Amino acid sequence: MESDIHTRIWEEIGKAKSCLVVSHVRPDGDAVGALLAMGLGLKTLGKQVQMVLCDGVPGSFKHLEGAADVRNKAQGEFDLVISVDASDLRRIGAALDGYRKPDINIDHHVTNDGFGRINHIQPKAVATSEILAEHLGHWGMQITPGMANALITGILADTLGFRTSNMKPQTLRTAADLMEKGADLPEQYAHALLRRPFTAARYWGQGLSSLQKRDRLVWATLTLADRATCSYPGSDDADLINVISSIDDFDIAMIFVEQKNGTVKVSWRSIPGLDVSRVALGFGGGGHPAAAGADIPGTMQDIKEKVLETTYNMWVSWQGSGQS
Ligand SMILES: [Mn+2]
Repeated sequence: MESDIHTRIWEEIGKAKSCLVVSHVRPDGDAVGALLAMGLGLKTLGKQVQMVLCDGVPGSFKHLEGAADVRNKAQGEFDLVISVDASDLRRIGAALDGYRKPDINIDHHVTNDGFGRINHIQPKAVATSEILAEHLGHWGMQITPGMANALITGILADTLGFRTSNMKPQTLRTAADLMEKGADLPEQYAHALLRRPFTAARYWGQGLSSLQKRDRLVWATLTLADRATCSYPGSDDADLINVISSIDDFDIAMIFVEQKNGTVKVSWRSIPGLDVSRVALGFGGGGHPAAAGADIPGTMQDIKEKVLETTYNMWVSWQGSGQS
């Protein structure tokens, strides 16, 4: 079964002359890393490649090889459409407007609904970039230094620098392998996880001043007004969720980010054993057991109330099930 899927992917890539590679809205390091590695890899095979992220490449990843070639919209016709790191079609956003569903769907989200014609989903992988690092060779692509930098970026981003509870020895071996293929680990670590724009640090300040708790749940909010106050250009949380989830003595951390389109972007982080992807799925989102998210239509106050209640009830029932 495993080798069968590799053969199918290898055959599809072999047949195609032109390829469209897409990933999800508000791309993170894994989305960008996997997209670039796949795109650059296909180019080494002489394919015509278009890489599309409807929200573009975030500033912290613009230095990666191929980042300047990423477009906001696809144009033209393609023999093969490949999606990386997106758990469902909606997550791809406008990048596929006017195009068919992906032929190949490569992802590691446990909530991936198998929207591709060929679906290669590995929920145990720490990142889609890890899947690609292990398998691009099986699909006929040699990893260049540019691809290695992209892939190590994806692994670092999704493991927060090898710190998440799903880390396995094999991930470190894969990272070591990528270093041998030319990845600059300290450099990519700094870009993906450490460096922040001044506006992001001020934005964190706004969020941190809203910090609240109930039992072992902690959360913060970021409003459109907060964003305007510190001129933060993004529509995300500037990774503030990672700061909040490092606070001692909490089981679940949440952040609520008000969006211009009348939705609230909610992110959850939880300790091992507590599956917040189920709550996210209930609100139309998805993700991983320990890190999930959802874009929910409604006002900040409404969404906050509903999400806090549902999450709190899940936490209470988890407590009751004796898993703590
Ligand atoms: Mn990922």
